Amino acid sequence: MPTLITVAPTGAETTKEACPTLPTTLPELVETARRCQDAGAAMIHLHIRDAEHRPTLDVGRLRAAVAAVRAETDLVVQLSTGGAVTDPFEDRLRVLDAEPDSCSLTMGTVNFGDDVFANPWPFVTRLYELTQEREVVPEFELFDLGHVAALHRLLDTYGLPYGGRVHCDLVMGVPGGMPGDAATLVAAVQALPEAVTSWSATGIGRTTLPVALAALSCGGHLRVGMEDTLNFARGRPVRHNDELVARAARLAELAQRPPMSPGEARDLLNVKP
Ligand code: KMH
Ligand code: ZN
Repeated sequence: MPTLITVAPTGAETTKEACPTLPTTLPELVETARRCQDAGAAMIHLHIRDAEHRPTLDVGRLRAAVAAVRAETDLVVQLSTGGAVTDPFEDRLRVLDAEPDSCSLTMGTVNFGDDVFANPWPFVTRLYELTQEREVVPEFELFDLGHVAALHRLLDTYGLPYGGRVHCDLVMGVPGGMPGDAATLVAAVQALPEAVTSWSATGIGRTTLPVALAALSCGGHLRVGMEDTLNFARGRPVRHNDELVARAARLAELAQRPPMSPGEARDLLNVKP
């Protein structure tokens, strides 16, 4: 099985001031998308920024970002519905108006450093119904084992996603969520619903490499990017997202599970043609 590499280049937490190499403008995002595709990525998980580099869920800007990435690459375009911890639920639901191929869908509330990333059950179910109505493939974000239990409940109650595939991403190493280590990854994978057809894992900060290596050996896919880690190694900042993608691609090659193409990713996730 080839490896789906997703790049999450920006996130909502790091400021441009703190990290000038973070892609925040549309030209920077498109350049990043192109280089990351060349390095082995097949999907992009997008957060966007406003003219002052602040996180925004403005639908016009989201639409423009989706169109620009589609015009310049073949990447599967996934928009974040998580946004920033301060974003209202209504704005997060409106992300689907930008008509992405895929969207993130976090399966429960989690402490997020000093903040709370709120995902109450009525919001989760409303967003899920909206993905089904709008024919957008969700990626279920699992920050904790309780989120795996919530995924069982969601699929049992509301049925399969649009496209019939169930893809999730284990987000590990967030202060407040599950730790980023091999034992926890195995426990989470063993607890996944049978309906899950593919899963990836991402390790935040210094858990990036242990989580990627564990995921590859357990048959999982990879998500990497500056949303999740700003250091390539101790004391060595990431210069460009494509370095993280290229390293993930090398690991995947070593595991004899080379990176899949965007076309193969479309087939895997069964996104809308
Ligand atoms: N920025 C975090 C609060 C997602 O993209 O769906 C949420 C997040 C998850 O990044
Ligand atoms: Zn995100």
